Amino acid sequence: MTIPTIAYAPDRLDPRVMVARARQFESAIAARRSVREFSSEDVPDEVLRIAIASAASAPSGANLQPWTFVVVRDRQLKARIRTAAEEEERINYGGRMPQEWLDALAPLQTDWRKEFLEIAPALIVVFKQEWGLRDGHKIHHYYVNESVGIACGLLLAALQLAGVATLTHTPSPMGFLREILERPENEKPYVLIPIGYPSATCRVPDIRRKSLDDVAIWK
Ligand code: IYR
Repeated sequence: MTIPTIAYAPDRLDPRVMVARARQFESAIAARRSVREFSSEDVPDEVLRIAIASAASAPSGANLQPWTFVVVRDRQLKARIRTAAEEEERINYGGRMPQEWLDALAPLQTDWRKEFLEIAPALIVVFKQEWGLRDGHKIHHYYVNESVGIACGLLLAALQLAGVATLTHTPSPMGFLREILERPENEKPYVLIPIGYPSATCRVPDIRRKSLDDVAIWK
């Protein structure tokens, strides 16, 4: 079965407009910082819905869209997620992470405490679907990590452009999220993204990005 094709001819932009738009996006996205000190102030559901729609427009292997986004606002669920994440992170910081990893994190002053999981007004838990179901049969999913990673990038960008702060949090292992959120066995937690606004006293490490010349090679 082939899919019918449709014409695709997006507007061509004037090169100056291209540069202006590219620059506008770059300055908005480069201003994003990972936030660990959130205000409990609510974020409109509509913003989250639209940002998730952006994420779900990502390209994916064979267009199988192997992702599920779970928005958690319920206080009790957030509390359970915090407790479970802190249990794992206490072990991680207590020696499950090798010393080299702990040394790499030390300048960023992260630790096992994850109160932001309760304070942030919402968490978006992104699940990757390792396989799918079609007509009751298991189907293979392709490039799942790549597809879900791209979707998450779009999600972070969409939220940033909408003025919403995020953190990419990966308590490890995070199988507890599948249990707490009652997701089916083909879904595996990919990343946990607290959503909100920085608290009034929020501070972030004064880090620098690599220069363009350090990351891009032109041939
Ligand atoms: N998952 C832990 C540890 C951690 C790991 C990396 I790599 C970071 O960039 C930051 C933290 C935590 O969230 O604290």
